[in-house]
Amino acid sequence: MGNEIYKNAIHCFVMDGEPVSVELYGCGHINHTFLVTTDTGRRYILQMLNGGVFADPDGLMENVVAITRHIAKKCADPRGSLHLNPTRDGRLYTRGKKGNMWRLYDFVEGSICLQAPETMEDFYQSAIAFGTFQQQLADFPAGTLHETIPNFHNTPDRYRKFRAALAADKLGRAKEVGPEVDFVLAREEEAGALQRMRDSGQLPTRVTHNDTKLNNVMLDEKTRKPLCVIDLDTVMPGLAAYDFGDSIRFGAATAAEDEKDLSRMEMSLEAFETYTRGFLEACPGLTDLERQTLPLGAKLMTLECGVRFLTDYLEGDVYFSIHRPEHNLDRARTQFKLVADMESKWDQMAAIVARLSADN
Ligand code: ADP
Ligand code: GN1
Ligand code: MG
Repeated sequence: MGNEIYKNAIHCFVMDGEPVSVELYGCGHINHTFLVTTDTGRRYILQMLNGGVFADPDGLMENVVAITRHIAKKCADPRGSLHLNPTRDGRLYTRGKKGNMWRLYDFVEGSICLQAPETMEDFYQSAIAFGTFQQQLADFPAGTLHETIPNFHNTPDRYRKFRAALAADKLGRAKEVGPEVDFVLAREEEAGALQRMRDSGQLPTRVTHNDTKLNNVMLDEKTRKPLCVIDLDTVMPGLAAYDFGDSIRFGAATAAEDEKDLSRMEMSLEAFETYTRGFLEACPGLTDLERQTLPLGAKLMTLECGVRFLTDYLEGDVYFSIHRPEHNLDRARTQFKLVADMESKWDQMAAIVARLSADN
């Protein structure tokens, strides 16, 4: 991608000063993110939304505006909620020549964004951040939200897409991934467990973030306490177990999501316990069944993510950004290793949740 693609977009926005530098920024897999600095020293985050992923940018931006306003009312610190800057003609985003959608956020100053927790306390604080986020949205009218990616955490639907990609085998890659395919298919029945409980109404639908990676939360650089939750494109009705589970998948892993040496990849029980403690403290209103499903959330979000990476590998890497040829396959493998490790630690995970639930 040429780094010049932002050139037309950037002049559409009202900014404090003139831009003096624009750099590609962050480690997200979906959007193109740029850090913009102006001659007054102000910093902004300019983002090109991935049009292949988000089919309804108007609906998505309506969600973002409503959510950020709702949260801003509950925060004393103005950095507690993302702030969008309008275009010169008063719109929330602009459409580039190629149809791409661009938006401009204030840069959250005085913050840090981690790719892995540096201490257990960091991870605990991220649990407080995501738990508080869910709590702040408990009185948000969920029915007004647009479903920005239909069936996002519908794991059986992810399996259907995986099976279709496997059958099509567009690039002839299926022959390389036999063990991974077997791993996925052996868990198909269990993979639908959360969706079945959601469909039957046993679990309450809440407003959830749905992409609770550690690098979607900003901590205060001095206090290392939560400042704000970012990447709001997938905020939709969902289950508490999705948000809990996706955080464990990413932040309780002992290696990076794309680690090639699988022997380094495990789920840390210490990190699992730390996150559980923070999440239960920040979300005191979870039902007993919601609490009991937290380990399942961790396992199924990890399995689902692995299925998504493997599907994308089979389809020719059309969804997630990749930086090397087998990137998606490496990512899928780490997720399956994590799932296997969770299976070996299942009783301990359940015991931790039960013990901490009794304390809360
Ligand atoms: P993606 O959907 O591609 O993950 P994100 O919105 O998460 O996009 O942005 C990618 C990265 O850019 C984040 O992980 C974070 O490091 C940084 N970032 C995004 N928004 C802001 C912001 N408002 N202030 C500071 N950093 C930000
Ligand atoms: C994507 O956008 P980002 O990088 O925060 C993806 C998540 C995956 C994650 C895997 C909209 O998150 O669902 O869990 O990659 N986001 C979308 O790292 O698909
Ligand atoms: Mg992100």
